[in-house]
Amino acid sequence: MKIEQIELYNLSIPFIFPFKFSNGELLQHTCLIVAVKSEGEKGWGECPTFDNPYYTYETISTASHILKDFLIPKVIGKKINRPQEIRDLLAPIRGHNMAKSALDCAIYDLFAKFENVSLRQYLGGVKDKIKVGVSVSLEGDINQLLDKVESYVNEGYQRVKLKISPHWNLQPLQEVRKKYPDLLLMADANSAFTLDDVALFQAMDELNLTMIEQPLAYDDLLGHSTLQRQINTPICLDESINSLHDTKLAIALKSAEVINLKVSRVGGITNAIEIHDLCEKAGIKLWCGGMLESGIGRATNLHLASLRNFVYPADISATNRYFLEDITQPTVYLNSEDSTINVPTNSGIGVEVNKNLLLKYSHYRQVFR
Ligand code: OSB
Ligand code: MG
Repeated sequence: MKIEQIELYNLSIPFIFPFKFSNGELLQHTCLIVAVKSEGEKGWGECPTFDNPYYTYETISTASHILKDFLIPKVIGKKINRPQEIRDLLAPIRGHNMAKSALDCAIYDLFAKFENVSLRQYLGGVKDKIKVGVSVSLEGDINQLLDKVESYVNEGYQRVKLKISPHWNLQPLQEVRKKYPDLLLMADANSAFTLDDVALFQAMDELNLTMIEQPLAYDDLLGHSTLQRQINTPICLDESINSLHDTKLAIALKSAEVINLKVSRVGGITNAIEIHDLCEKAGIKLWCGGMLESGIGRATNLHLASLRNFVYPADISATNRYFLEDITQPTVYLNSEDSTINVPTNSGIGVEVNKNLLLKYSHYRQVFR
């Protein structure tokens, strides 16, 4: 197929409530959306980065620049036979995984559409619904937190992840655990702690947490290895895993027992599958992370999460947990009886992009031919 045209959109969609984590506060979902056109079909991909470089070094501005000036020119007009070729075409550009991922995911969507199968079928995913949980942002107040967790549990979410920070850590976890002795409960520090905090993580060993996500600095695989040897709760890496190479290092160093795999963070589906397969061989369990994506990125995540070695509940929640209105249809619902979300069954990512809503939330659109 030939990559005939690429559309690039810059969006922000308001969140229902502010999402606070140790890297800052988000009031709206900012992202870039890419649409790749070939033979009358369109494939969609999302770059879910933020306005600031606090979670990853990429921002909306850097990702727009890299897409416009380097990535899109590398692929526009090119003929490709397999979606894996995109990763190789983009390889001369170092880093910028989130920008690359948008193009890569759009190409995979297109190939699945050409074969008239869902992306899950195209990738060989084995699940038709995905166990999911909710990621609860930092709260100022324990009662507010307990009310929030109660509303999610009442909606049917069976796994809860609490964001933690140097100002909000052991006590909130203890209170939620006291109220819900059997809930799948975990913590995500977004790199906010150091090895001086070992005692705090040892105290968390009492709380039967499923895992602790990214307690230490984003680039500190050695520190995570040191910490894992001193605590029983499995460590999960998020920010530290940006490539197959990082994954090999984490395995060799025993820095984690679990990895939160985000397709955007590792630069697309080809890389995500390589990491998935390596982790399966090495006995590292995965789950699918989220970046509060729009319906486009969330649909991609649902298909990816259907692969065999995604074993813990995903950070994918229903549309109404994020937005009043999303840019795709149908709306994503939670199956409240088993805390799952169905993987779309239509071809490709299996959701329709509502053109009016896409334009309503776009500040900017550019077409490349
Ligand atoms: O650390 O997993 C994270 C959201 C934005 C940036 C980083 C993270 C998160 C989440 C939310 O935890 C997951 C979601 O519901 O999409
Ligand atoms: Mg995380």
